[in-house]
Amino acid sequence: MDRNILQVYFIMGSNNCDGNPLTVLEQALKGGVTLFQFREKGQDALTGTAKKQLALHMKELCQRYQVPFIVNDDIELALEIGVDGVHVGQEDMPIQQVRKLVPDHWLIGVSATNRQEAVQALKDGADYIGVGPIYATGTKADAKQPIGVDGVQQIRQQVGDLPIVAIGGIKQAHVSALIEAGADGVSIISAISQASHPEQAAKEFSAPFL
Ligand code: TZP
Ligand code: MG
Repeated sequence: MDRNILQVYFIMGSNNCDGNPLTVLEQALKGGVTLFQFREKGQDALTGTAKKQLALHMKELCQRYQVPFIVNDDIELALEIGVDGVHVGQEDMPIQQVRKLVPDHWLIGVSATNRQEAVQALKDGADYIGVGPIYATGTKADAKQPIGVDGVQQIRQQVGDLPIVAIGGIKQAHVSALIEAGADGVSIISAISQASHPEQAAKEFSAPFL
């Protein structure tokens, strides 16, 4: 894969913002996010047809801005609507099983919270790993203990050149240190989705990569 698409990896579901999620997503796309993940889970998350409709609208928006569209966890939905990839956590469908179900060209991302999970994801053929949480986060209720910038550096040493994106509590000011520690990019939910100006927030995340 082109590791540059991980640089500013925006993740969002309808419950991560106050206003219209499509408006927030479009602003983020205008601000230059490089990859988007539809993650519709947690309290008040949409299900069924409403979830599918939102996913379809978000996919259309991403296509308009030529940004790849990834679905979190819901392989069935991903196959139904056709996407660019899927992201699975440690408690979701194992990657070998996902690989059998989805088209060859789809990206498969896996979450890793420690070195062991990262090395396993590498062996299992993940295209990239999402590593974290780096810092404390209020966005994911069951998030593990933060691993910090050092955690990224340690995982980088174990996985060769496997693309890594850092996640969890990341603000604009953290980006340079995370790149220096070996991350290819940063995954962000609230620092963009809850920003008063998501477009500006996304631009600020892009700046260190320009
Ligand atoms: N996985 C680990 S931390 C996290 C996920 C999905 C939440 C990241 O959200 P935020 O708001 O950027 O801390
Ligand atoms: Mg999951």
